[in-house]
Amino acid sequence: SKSIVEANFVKEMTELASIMWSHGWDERNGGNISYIIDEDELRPYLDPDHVAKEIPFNGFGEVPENLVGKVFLVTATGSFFKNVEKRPSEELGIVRLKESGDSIDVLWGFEAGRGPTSEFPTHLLSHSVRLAQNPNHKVILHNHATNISAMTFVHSLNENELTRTLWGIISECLIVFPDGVSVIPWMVCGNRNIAEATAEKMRHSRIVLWPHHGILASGETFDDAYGLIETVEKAAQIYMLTYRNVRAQITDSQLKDLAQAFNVVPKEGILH
Ligand code: 2HA
Ligand code: ZN
Repeated sequence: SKSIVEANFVKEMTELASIMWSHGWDERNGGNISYIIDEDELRPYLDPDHVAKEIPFNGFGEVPENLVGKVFLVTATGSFFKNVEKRPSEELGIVRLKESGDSIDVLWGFEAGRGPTSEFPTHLLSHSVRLAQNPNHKVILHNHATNISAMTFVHSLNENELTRTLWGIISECLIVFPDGVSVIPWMVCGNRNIAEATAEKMRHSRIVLWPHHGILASGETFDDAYGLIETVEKAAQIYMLTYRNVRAQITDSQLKDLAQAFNVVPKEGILH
């Protein structure tokens, strides 16, 4: 079989970690990525039934039913994104979920002995929600994008107001995320409460903002999830450059024209 580091999904995750680090969005061990691997995608590289090791896992007890048996590529806990490209087999791992969230089967990677990211249980609840809505869903991505995080200190945290501001900055925003940006309150990260609050938001939007921390996005591909964050972050950067003396924004009626031209349905309750 071919080397797993040659697999597209490994190459793409590795490249994405480097790109996000180079943007300054993943300082130290900030950020995490997980990807659902189809068995057909995996088989040319690995025997999906060969378990390299079983490790303890704090998966909040039971694993969501639609994820049992699923295989994931996921960044390691404590992984510095600047290092993923240098040592993918330490900073990444491939795991298969069992019914119980107490242990997890490692099929490849995690060679330094670390398991999946501390946010993996949070990723899993969001994967479960997105997958139930879209069988092609595959990626959850979290990072500490700078300007959208900055914006949470100077802008209202009302998600409709925040979405409206972003839509009003770049024409692409409404087209790329007509479902808007959801916002949860500030919460302690890495536990079940934030996981459930995030997943609940993922029912209605593919982007969830964690105020004073970072952002999560979901997608069918790495580019899809990354593109959401990149677009939000660009608009947030323009916001941070201009909000002290802003004199213009895209109007409600212009946004309605845009939605019609690009055949997207804006989230309810934002445009009047
Ligand atoms: O993985 O970003 O939210 C480190 C983090 C926790
Ligand atoms: Zn984080």
